[in-house]
Amino acid sequence: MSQESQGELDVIQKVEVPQKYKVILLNDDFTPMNFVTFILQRFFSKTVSEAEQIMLDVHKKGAGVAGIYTKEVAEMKVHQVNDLAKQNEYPLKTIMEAE
Ligand code: TYC
Repeated sequence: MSQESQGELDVIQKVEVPQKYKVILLNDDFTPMNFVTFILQRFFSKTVSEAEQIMLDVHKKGAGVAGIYTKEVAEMKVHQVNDLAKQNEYPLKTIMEAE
């Protein structure tokens, strides 16, 4: 005899996969290249060569993905990067975008 026919409620378990967000670096004409590679190493755990590659890609194409995170982590990274750029008086900006 099934559990249903015994009058029990069926429980449908839904596994919610959290939405991920891309943290995107935007190019500008003034932020020094070494500051951008530092940011990629410091906040996005990139190696020196990965950081240089991403920085050059952003420099050439205008934008690029620094990392992919849950909403709260992505928000924190955007804040940290934009704050540090501001403190250093560089126009560097990061934005986030749902994956
Ligand atoms: N375009 C900048 C320069 O020539 C370097 C740069 C790269 C700036 C990536 C921002 O997200 C950026 N100094």
